[in-house]
Amino acid sequence: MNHFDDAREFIAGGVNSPVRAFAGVGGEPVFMKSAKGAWLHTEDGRELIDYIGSWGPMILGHCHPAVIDAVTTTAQNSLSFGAPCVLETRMARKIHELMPQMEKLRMVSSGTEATMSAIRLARGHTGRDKIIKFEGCYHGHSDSLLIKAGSGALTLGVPSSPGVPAGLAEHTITLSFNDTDAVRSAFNELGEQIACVILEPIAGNMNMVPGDVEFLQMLRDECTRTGTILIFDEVMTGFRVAKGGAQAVYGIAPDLTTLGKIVGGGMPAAAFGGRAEIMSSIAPDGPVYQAGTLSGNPVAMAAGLATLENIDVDGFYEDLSAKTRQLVDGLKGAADDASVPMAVEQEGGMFGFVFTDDDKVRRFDQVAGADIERFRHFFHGMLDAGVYLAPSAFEAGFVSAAHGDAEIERTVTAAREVMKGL
Ligand code: HOZ
Repeated sequence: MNHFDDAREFIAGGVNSPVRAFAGVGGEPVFMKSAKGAWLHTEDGRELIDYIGSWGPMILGHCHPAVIDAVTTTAQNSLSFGAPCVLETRMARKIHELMPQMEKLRMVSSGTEATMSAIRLARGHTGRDKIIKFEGCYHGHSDSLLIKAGSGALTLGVPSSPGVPAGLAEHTITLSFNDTDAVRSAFNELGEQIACVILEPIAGNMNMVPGDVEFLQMLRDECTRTGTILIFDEVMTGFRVAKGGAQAVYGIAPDLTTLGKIVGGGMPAAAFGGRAEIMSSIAPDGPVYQAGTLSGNPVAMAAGLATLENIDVDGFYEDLSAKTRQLVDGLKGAADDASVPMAVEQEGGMFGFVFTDDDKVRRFDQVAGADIERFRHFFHGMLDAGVYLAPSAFEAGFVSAAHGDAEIERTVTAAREVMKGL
């Protein structure tokens, strides 16, 4: 049986999220059956070392006993109340503890919902319409944000999607990532018409591209000067690059933060929050409407809380960072020995690699101009060798606490062989 043909009969494109279709690398997607620790088990009987981790959430590895226990215990009580439960408060308190800037927050069900709601809140709170985002940053697929976006949109070559009304798109100003001059000009021209600036402080949807600290500090200063709300989209980097997210790495506090992925521990949960004064504009305290039937779902809260409790232990991020560094150094060494030009990045448990002559990648055009064909060959070579990387040159990679020396050494050995043929 061909699972992809079967899926395409009833599912649009055969997948429920475009990048999974392998359009960025060619060939057919692999169908997963189960997963444990750092390993995926496929429907066709293969075992693969997983460097996607469900696109970030599985920081403890798949089926971590504490998470499975929390989910199964909670599910015995209820799958959903649609009414408040104390797990939601415990979750909010834990997030605040790990990210003190999130004085108040709201739980939602996906990263898209979190960023969409944060944008509405910023507009409603400031009474301004315009927003600034950056080329190659991806903030989910709501209308205002699907303009020159990254991730699957970039993979498929449709970074600005049809279906976004021009009247709405004209309020979204898209600038080059890490381009301080472009931001200064936009603020000089539009100043107090700008409701918010949203960005991934470490972009993870155009491969991995860290923001320069000077760039982020300039955004902070300009936003403070003009009363603009600074939103850090930490759906990917939250609890991934450090316990306190990218805002802790840089020591720069945004006004609002969006979270997803790890905060749900593999279940659909996300959050947005920040300064209490801004959050007081959300209904029922204030006039900006936002709601959700499954928001704060108890099973999702249980999975997320168990995950956050297990990352909040001494040495967790030191270990995660060291093993991710080991992987990245191994990949870079393999590329160097094969004379394949490649730039690498790593922060905490997140990594990226780009086939480029540039030593460092800091701008979207460097990723867009990289050797995508070489990435495709590398991806398939690694897959054949039992290593599952993101099927797109525009995505980042993730290491979990369950990855050990054995997995990393096996990955680097595979990379050495594959690089020889690139
Ligand atoms: N946009 C997600 C990664 N940046 C991919 C989501 C998915 O395919 O699950």
